[in-house]
Amino acid sequence: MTSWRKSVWTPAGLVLLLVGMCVPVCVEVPPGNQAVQGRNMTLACVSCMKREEVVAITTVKWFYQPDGGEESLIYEYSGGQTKEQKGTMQGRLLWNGSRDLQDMSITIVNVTLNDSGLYTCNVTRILHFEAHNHMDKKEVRIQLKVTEEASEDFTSVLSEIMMYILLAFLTLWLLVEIVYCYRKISKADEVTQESVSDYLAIAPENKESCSVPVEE
Ligand SMILES: *[C@@H]1O[C@H](CO)[C@@H](O)[C@H](O)[C@H]1NC(C)=O
Ligand SMILES: *[C@@H]1O[C@H](CO)[C@@H](O)[C@H](O)[C@H]1NC(C)=O
Ligand SMILES: *[C@@H]1O[C@H](CO)[C@@H](O)[C@H](O)[C@H]1NC(C)=O
Ligand SMILES: *[C@@H]1O[C@H](CO)[C@@H](O)[C@H](O)[C@H]1NC(C)=O
Ligand SMILES: CC(=O)N[C@H]1CO[C@H](CO)[C@@H](O)[C@@H]1O
Repeated sequence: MTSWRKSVWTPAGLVLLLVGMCVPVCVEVPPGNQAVQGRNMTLACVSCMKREEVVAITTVKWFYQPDGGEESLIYEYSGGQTKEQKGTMQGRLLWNGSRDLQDMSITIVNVTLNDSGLYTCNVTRILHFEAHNHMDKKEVRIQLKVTEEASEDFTSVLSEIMMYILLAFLTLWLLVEIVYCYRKISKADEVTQESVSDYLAIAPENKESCSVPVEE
């Protein structure tokens, strides 16, 4: 019972945690890796800066490797300039990063089935401290899967979450009901015992008068 209840409560706790994460701070969430053909897909690449007061120079390189193909540079951000590279992606990539360069995402416009593959976001950050420079590197890999239609994945995940929430509530309700019933039963037991002892406490002559009159 306890282990079963634990397995029900853990996803519920996870949901609460996810809801709690919806605060406007820099959070390095795992990027989405499912795209639908004909839509726009944002490839998320977030690298939170630890010290905002430090001057930083950020260089971002996005690479793309088609399934079974060669890796190539598709997009670059350096020195405040964005540079789209030649290739199949040309004209379909938009910078979707933030001004403070904690978010260095790009968006693929009008995704095609051919856009599946491995995307790599390579961030190099040089932090200027008073006495020295510090180089910070980060790599985010996204194995993108493009589908023809919006998959059921999101809704199924959502319904799974709803199921867990429902289960949690049902468990709670069941517990409340059990406690309530238990109390009611024990109270009823008390009442029965009381009436039994009341009955026994009645004097013998009264008891006789209660009995079915004997026919003469
Ligand atoms: C994709 O982005 C382009 C450029 O911002 C925009 O014109 C287009 O409407 C977007 N398409 C969808 C499906 O959101
Ligand atoms: C998206 O791409 C398809 C095929 O490449 C093309 O037929 C369609 O016109 C494009 N849509 C937009 C909004 O660019
Ligand atoms: C996808 O790639 C195949 C083979 O490389 C090509 O024949 C086809 O036209 C491409 N489709 C799109 C929508 O770019
Ligand atoms: C990204 O940078 C790291 C460290 O500099 C390097 O090892 C890696 O090969 C780079 N990735 C790509 C795809 O170039
Ligand atoms: C700067 C920029 O283009 N931001 C956009 C990034 O993409 C989201 C949606 O994925 C838009 O809401 C932002 O405006």
